[in-house]
Amino acid sequence: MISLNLSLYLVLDPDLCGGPEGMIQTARLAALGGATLVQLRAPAWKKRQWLDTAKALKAVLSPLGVPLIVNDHIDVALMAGADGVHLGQADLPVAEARRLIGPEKILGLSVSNAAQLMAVPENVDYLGIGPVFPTGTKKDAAPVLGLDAFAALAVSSPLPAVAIGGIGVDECAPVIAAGARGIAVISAVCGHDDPRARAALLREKIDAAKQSGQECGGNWLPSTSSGQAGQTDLKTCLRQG
Ligand code: TZP
Repeated sequence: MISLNLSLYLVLDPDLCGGPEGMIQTARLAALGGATLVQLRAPAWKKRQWLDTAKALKAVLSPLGVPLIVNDHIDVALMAGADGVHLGQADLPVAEARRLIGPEKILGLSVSNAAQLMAVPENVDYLGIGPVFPTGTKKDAAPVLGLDAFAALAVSSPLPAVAIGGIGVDECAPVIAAGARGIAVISAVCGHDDPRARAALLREKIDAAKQSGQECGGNWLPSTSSGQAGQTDLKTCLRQG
C-alpha cells in the first residue's frame, strides 16, 4: 500500500476553499506547509466536476508526495489515478469498494459511534472518527462526541484513527493525547489567507503532541493493545511533563 501518514489530513470543501481553483491552490499550499494527506469532498458536485478537479489535484500533489483520497466516488478515484477512497457509513460497502480499487489503494471509513466501530469490516486502512467537536462545516454531521467519547473510541479502535470535526490549532494536542493518529480538518485550513502557514502551524502542534506522547511511554496509540490503562498513563505523564 502507498505509505500512509495521517498526521495532517486536509479535507477540501468547495464553499470554504473558493471553488475548484481555490481547492487546488489550497491543497498545494497546505501540502507545502505539511499536510500529509488530501481528500476531495464535494457532495453537491456533478461527476464531471469531481473528475476534472481530482485530476488537477493529483497533478499538484503527486510531485509533493502527498496522496490524494476521493470521498465516496470510486469511479472518479480510479479515473483520476487517486491514491484511495474514503467512504461514509451510507456509501458503497467496503468489501465491494476494495474489490474495485484493489489491494494497494488506501481505503478510509467514517465512524461516529461505538456500534459503527464494532462493525468495521476487514480491508479498511484507517478510520475517521467524529465529529469530535461542534462543526459548522458539515450540516448533516452525526451528534458531537466530545473528547472523552472520542478517546474511548480511539483507544478501542483496531485501526489508526484521525479525529475530525471542529478541530483547530488549540485542539491538536488534546485529540492526539486522546489517541488520534492525526487530525482531519476543513475550516482550520480552507479559506485562510495563508493555507501554507496554517498547515505548518497545525503540523507543529501535532508533531509536538506526538513527541510528548512518545516521551510518555509511546504505548498509547490506538493500534497497540495498551487500552484504557495506557490512556490514563499518558494523561498523567502529560500533566507532569
Ligand atoms: N465529517 C465529520 S465532521 C466534518 C466531516 C466532513 C466536517 C469537518 O469540518 P471542520 O471545518 O474541520 O469542522
